[in-house]
Amino acid sequence: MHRCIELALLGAEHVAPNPAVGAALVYNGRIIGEGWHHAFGQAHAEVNCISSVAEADRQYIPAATLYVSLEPCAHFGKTPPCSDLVIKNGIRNVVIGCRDPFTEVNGKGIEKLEKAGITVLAGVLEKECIQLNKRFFTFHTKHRPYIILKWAQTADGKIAGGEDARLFISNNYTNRLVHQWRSQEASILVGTETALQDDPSLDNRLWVGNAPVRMVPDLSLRLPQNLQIFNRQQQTVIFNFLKEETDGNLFYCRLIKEENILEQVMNACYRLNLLSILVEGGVRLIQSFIDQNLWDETRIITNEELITGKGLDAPVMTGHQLFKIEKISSDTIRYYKHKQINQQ
Ligand code: AOF
Ligand code: ZN
Repeated sequence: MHRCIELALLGAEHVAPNPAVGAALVYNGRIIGEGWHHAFGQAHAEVNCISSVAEADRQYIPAATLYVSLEPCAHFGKTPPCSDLVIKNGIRNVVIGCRDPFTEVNGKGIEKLEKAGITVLAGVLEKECIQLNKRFFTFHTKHRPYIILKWAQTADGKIAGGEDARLFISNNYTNRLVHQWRSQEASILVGTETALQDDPSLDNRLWVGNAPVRMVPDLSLRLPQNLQIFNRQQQTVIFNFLKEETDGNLFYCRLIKEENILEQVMNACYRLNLLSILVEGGVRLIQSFIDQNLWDETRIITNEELITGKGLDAPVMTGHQLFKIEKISSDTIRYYKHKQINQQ
């Protein structure tokens, strides 16, 4: 199963909104086949695993044990059901990392295998297999994206200088890392004030890979069109009260009421099939996510060498648990997960 996770990771950057999945076929203590889900819309891990078996080893497939990090699917999606493929190949033993929470599957794959007389052992390295697809699991079990809060602060805990002026806190290496983070998430959100004052482009020009969908609440549509977020270089969603309209890759998403804005934004992300969201500021927006207990991970970049003495205070966190620290020259990056949310 550890090997399956390694294999799954090879596809991780290309499969969203699908999960990353790895599979291995083991006969007599020897791996005779390996495969993973390479890219969205393409063959699933099990298909690639079985077709990787060498001609001379194909005779051993029925007697081999199939290891797969996620329950084999039971539905016709872009590809036919993997559980049927397993059955067709006469495999008698299947070891599964975790169940697939997607409603079309959710236990039905296991059921199909068992009905065909296959011995199924599920839940091997379950936590690790769920963690591997934390965005996919959060999306399908909570019907909202996986939420990552991110900000940079000075050594004395300020995120902006004196008169709220934009302050460049993190160093060039960390900035590049942040662009990698952006390429890993489906969407990126900033508040109206941040879009106006900082005029960020919210792209990943310092890193390869997919650009996130940019999202900005601009409730009464007062943001000027000359801002970077309107440059049409990336898909962009503007949450507002006035109109629902698509204009090229710019989508105006109408919210229905003034209460529970974040909840409405999360529901919209669910409808738009956005599995994750990186919230990059400002303080007020991030603080409202914290206050509503609506987050999964927080990444705080602290420039240990920069002290301003005055300015805007960083958000105040609650319910957090440190799980990783990284040091990049002047910057320390602390990664937190939400204590209660990640306990289940
Ligand atoms: C598997 N093995 O490697 C993956 C699975 O549209 P499709 O056909 O690609 O189906 C997507 C769904 O299939 C996805 O939501 C998830 O439930 C499952 N992914 N299943 O048996 C795999 N990637
Ligand atoms: Zn499948």
